[in-house]
Amino acid sequence: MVIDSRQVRQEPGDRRPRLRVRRAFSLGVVGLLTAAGVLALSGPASAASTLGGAAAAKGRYFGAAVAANHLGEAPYATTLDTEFNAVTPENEMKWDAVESSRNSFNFGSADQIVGHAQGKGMKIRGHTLVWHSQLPGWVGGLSATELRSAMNNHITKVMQHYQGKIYAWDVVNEAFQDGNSGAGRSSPFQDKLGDGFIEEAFRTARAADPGAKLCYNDYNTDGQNAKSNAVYAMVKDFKARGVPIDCVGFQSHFNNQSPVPGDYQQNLQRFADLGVDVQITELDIEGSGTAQADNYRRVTQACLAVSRCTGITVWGVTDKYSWRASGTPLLFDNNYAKKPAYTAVLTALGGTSGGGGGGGGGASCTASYSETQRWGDRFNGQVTVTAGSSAISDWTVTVTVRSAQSVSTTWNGTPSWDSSGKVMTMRPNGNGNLGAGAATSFGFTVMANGDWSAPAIGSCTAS
Ligand code: G2I
Repeated sequence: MVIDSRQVRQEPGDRRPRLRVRRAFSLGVVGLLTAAGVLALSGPASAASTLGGAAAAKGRYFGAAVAANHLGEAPYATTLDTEFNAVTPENEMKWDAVESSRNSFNFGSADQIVGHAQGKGMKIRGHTLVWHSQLPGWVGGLSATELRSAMNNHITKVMQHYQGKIYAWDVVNEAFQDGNSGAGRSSPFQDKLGDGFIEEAFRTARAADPGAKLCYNDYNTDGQNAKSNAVYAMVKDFKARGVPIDCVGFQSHFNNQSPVPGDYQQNLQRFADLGVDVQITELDIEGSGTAQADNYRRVTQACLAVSRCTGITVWGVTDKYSWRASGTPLLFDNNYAKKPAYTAVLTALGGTSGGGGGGGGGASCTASYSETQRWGDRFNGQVTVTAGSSAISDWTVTVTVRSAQSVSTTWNGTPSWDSSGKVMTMRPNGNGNLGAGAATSFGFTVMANGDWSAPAIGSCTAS
């Protein structure tokens, strides 16, 4: 549902706000609210009965890794569509899947997942662009110069294919060694291009799709240790030097040998304090019953306690298709029945199972803002509207720009304006149907006229 700004522009005759500078009006409170640049405002609270709905009510997503070849299995698709509001293709976007021979791209299976997710208003995490594994043999055979060009071409072509559709990309995956070295893991990229390949990959990624969040993703970085310290130092350095990075993914594959670390929440927080979002990207916890449920609860609570933890993805829908099925590490069993871990997560998210079918929750939605692109004189804003615990059929969000600013263009919504020309009320294009926890986005260009403040996003109302 996210439409590229270049595709849908208003006609020149459309109503546009005037450039007149008006007396500032009641921007104080809303201005403060937008100081952080991103905000989520909730409509009426109601207990959600699905993972995605409950997470949405907390301003977050709850996703699952998905395999294209299971989408035809009815209970798989139904469980995914009912419970989750984000997806990560489990293997379909990896290098060997999309570019098995040089500069010849095949997006068939990945497109299938993206199409499914878009049809349901789900967020999509792109996984992954540069990784030592699932890498076709030809990549390892290239000279340094050729490898650099092939890496940048891969990032650019894949990201441009999905431009405007991906919430966050795992740009570089698992680039650090386990253990105490803090060094880069051996790979064609590391061995031929040196540490700088990570920076180059992120810079190329930003240019390819400026609207996508760019993440570094890894495992065994879930608590503070030598490996997570090395990632931390890299992120700190990137932020200091202006290398584009927006988020860090913590895979969070846990079992008895690799339990949820005692300092899990603190570790998420220290990364968030560097000025990046954090996401739990591949969560699974081997075990069963209460012990497994307790661990899932802890992880969920940790994310909720860190304001920049924007969402949780479990690494599969059902134990049946888990990459480590024998460890039964997921929330739904082989028969798609909800496990105690499911209830623990839902409850930790503030949701309730049972009783909630039709009557309980009223229509509600949240709106969150992010700046997606900036030029010398203007910037693009995007507002994501997420339905609460019930499906909604209509929504409204107000966007208030500063007195010096004006909105020159909008897309993917139907705007109307107050007399000041500074308050835009956005409604859906066509019908406003969104399933529980599902999301859509609209966008607009703001002429800054010297004021680069984020607009104030009013509360989302739904019916
Ligand atoms: O290993 C767990 C995850 C660790 N972090 C990165 C993730 O991308 C990774 O996912 C797993 C997938 O869940 C597996 O499904 O990555 C594995 C490969 O490293 C995936 O396994 C592969 C098998 O090794 C292949 O034999 C198989 O053809 O899945 C392929 C597709 O089913």
